[in-house]
Amino acid sequence: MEERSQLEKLMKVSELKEPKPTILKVGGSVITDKNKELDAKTQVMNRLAEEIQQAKIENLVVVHGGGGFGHPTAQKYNIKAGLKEENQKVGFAETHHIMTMLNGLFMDAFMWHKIPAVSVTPSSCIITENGRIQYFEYTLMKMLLQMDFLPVLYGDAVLDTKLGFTILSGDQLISRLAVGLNAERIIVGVDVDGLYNCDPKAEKNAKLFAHLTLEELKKLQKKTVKPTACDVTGGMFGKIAELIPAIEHGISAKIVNATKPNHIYKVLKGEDVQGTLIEKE
Ligand code: IP8
Repeated sequence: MEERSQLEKLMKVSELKEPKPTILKVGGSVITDKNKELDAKTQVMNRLAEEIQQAKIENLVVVHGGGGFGHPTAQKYNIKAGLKEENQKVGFAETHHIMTMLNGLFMDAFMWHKIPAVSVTPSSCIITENGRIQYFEYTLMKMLLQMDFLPVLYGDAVLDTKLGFTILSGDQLISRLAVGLNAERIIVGVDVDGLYNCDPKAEKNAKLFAHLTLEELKKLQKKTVKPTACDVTGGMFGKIAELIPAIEHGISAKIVNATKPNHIYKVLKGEDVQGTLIEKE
């Protein structure tokens, strides 16, 4: 703690400038085909980079998920459960490497659009304890934001003080970042129109929630089914659970369909767009 404040003083970054940051998560199902391995949707990445560039939002942090890149490898080597056998180490390295590949493709799109995006590798600045973030060095993030860079992070394979290693979801990351950076809002871009009362891909009459309070979200969490597709961090169920600490902190979260053109642009600009807004009250 003492060390951190000294570092922040040294870097003169203890206070973030206004406006407060926006944390944007782009789901792995948006930028990859989740049912195939290593199938990146580079056109979607380009469109999203364009929407982000057009929106010209100050103080933005982007986090992306693993989709058909991180999840199949993490599952193959059972990385989330931690280190049990030596041969998993190569699986840990592979999962992390595959995520850097996916991140590199998304970074390409940002570079094409002349966005000063800088990749921040979670496994190099975060350590978890039993899967929960225990150590997170924010100084670098704050400094990047103060210098008008766009930090880009992702779900990653990380070291864990109890498990040896594990998988850190982008959803835990956004919630923790939002609280740690005192964010204004969280935006979660997924491949459906928001949160439904049941699975919209399986049920034709699924009802979309336009607004949810924290209490309603907690009730819904009990009813939300765990995912069947390859998702080691729990899909929509995991997302809801992870958002709760940030919402409790008074940070709003809007879940929108990022596969639909202009939805991310509009939500970044504060324009009305279909989705689910979750607020403390
Ligand atoms: O897709 C998980 O991130 P998520 C990343 O946000 C890995 O849950 C490495 C599977």
